[in-house]
Order: sequence, then structure tokens, then C-alpha cells
Amino acid sequence: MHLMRIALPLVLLSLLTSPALAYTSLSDHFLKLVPSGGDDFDIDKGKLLAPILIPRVPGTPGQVAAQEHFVNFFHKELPSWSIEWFNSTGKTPVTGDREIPFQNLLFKREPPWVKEGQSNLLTLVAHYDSKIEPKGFIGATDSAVPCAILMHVARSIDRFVTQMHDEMAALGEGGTVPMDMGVQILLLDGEEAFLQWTETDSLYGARALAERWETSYHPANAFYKNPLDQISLFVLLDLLGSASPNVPSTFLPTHWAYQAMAKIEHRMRQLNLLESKPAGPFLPDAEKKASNFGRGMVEDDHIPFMRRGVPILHLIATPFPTVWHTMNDDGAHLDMPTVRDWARIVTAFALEWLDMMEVEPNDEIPAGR
Ligand code: 1BN
Ligand code: ZN
Repeated sequence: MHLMRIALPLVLLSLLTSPALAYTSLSDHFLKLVPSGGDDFDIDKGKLLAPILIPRVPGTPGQVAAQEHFVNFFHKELPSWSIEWFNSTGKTPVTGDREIPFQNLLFKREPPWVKEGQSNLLTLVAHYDSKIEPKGFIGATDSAVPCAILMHVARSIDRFVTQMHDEMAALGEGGTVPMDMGVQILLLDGEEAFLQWTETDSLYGARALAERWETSYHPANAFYKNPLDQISLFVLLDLLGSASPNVPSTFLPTHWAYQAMAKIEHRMRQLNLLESKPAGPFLPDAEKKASNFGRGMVEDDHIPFMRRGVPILHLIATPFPTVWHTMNDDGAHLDMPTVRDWARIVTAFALEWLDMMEVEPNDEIPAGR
């Protein structure tokens, strides 16, 4: 009795004053404010996508042009994001003794007060290289569109991240690992095989980075032992941009995250916020039973990370787009409503993951972005 009299007010007080640690869905109002990217995905003039609808083979000028596009964008438009390069070189079965550069790019935003190894990081990933064959191959869905979508996500969440950090700082919150969430955009190089997909001819950038991160130890007293350990979820986008995509749920340990994204898609469709008219949902597997998760999966950039225990959400259209690895995987064959819908869904997912209902705006964001 005595205990209750003391404990109950304490519990109530802590509920009122402590930050929400529960996973809170975005409100309908917030979903309506999620921008689509609009004309920025235009294939001829759009600022996000058009500049990377070019061949981007490692060791060629197209690779450098793509890198400049990403770095300039973050440098100019998102100055609060750190920029890091992870460079390696390697030989391939078709380039002989020449060392080919594989250069991953990482754009990261974490709370300003955070110490090394103390933030958990939503990690959004796509590869930016393109296949060497057929000559002139562009890889619009593979993976120029996923890269452009991730740029859009970064700029769309930026103002909310700022506000969240400002409010946390003002309230003296933060400093605990679950609260100190950040986000990083990882653009990987050298995903494609040069000759034929094997363990050594593929995933050049991802293999080098996962290996490096495994032994990049944080200070001994840090909560996370290395940068791999800091990844709360590794969301890999690939082969997106064709109409009526079917993206299955592959991994039981992250199925709850898949369900969260599927729910966002469903709610956005019901609220008439999506433009595409697909045959079915992009994410149809929300009800998949635990016993139906098998070992089948597509090899992709997540493999070196998954082997080291990182939780993976693999967003890849299956079956692959009919244009896959053909000259038709170009801007003209994209379905732009689908591209913009993915931009909305992934943005909303990131906002929800980062608990942005804490800073839900009451304003209207100008439509069309
Ligand atoms: C995805 C896009 N992949 C290549 N381009 C990975 C892949 C690996 C696809 C093996 C099919 C087979
Ligand atoms: Zn490919």
C-alpha cells in the first residue's frame, strides 16, 4: 500500500517527462506531408536522377561524375551530414593487372553531442556502380533510382532531424544509446560482376567495407564495439523503378520492420497519397508466416554485412524488372509514379523509424516536392 502510494506517482511522472521509447506510427497528417520528390526525379532535367543516368563503371569518368553528384549535393544542400570515403582497389577478371578503384561513399547524420560508438544508425544503402556490359548500360533501376531515392530521403528528413536534436538538447535528453539515433546513407561501389557473378567477381565495395568495419574498433568503453554493431537496420534498395514491383520479405529477424513499411504503404494508398496503380501492393508479404521463411535469397550488397550479423531489410523487386541487365534499363523505361511512390514510402519509413512524431509539424509543406 505504502509502496503503491509512492511508486504510482513516480511511474506517472516518468511517463510524462521521459521521451517516448515506444515505436510510434506517423499520423495521417504527417503521412500527408511526406514529399514525393516531384520533378527532381525527371529523367532529363531532374536534379536528383538525371545526372546519374549515365554509365558508372568503376575506373571510368562516369564513376567520378556520379561521385561528384552525390558529394556536391550533400556538401551544398545538407551541410550537417558528414561525408566519408571508403576507398579500396582490386583486380577484376576483365581488367587484367590494372588496380580498379572501388570507392564507397557514406553520408551520416547523428546527434551532435554523441561520442564515438554511442549512436545507433538506420543505414540506407544502394549501389551506384553500373555494369561494364552491355557497353553503354545505364542501370536506371540498377541502381540509379535507388541512389536518387536515398538522396531524397536524406533531404526530406533533414529538417526533422535538426528539430529533434534541438529539442532533445533543450530538454537535456539524449546521451543514452537507444535515444541517440542517427541515420547514414551508404552508396556502395563495385556491386556488379565484371565477367560473371562469383564470390570474388562481385560486391567489391561491400566486401571491402564490411571487412574494414569489423576491425575498426571503437573505444573500449563505447556501447557498440565497431561500426557494424551500430547498424540498427541495414535497408538495401535494389532494382526499383519499374511498374508493379513485388518486394518479398526475406528475413524473419527483420520481418517486423518489413511489416512497418508495408503498413505505411497500405496507409498511404488508403489515404490516396500514392500515384501508381500497381496490380498489387509493392510489399505484399506482411502476413507471411514465420514457418515460410526459408534460406532462399538474392545475393547482393547485404551479404558481407549479413555474414557479420547485421540485420538486413532487402528491398529488391522479385521477379526482377524485365529490363534487368539489358540496354532497356534506362530512364525511358522507368515508371515515374512508382519511383515517386517509393520515395514517399521510404521517406515515411525513415521518419517513423527515427520517432519523428515527437516533432510532428502542424504546418503544411508546399505540395509537389
Ligand atoms: C542485383 C542487381 N544484382 C545485380 N544487379 C545481384 C544479383 C546477383 C542478381 C546474382 C542476380 C544474380
Ligand atoms: Zn545489376
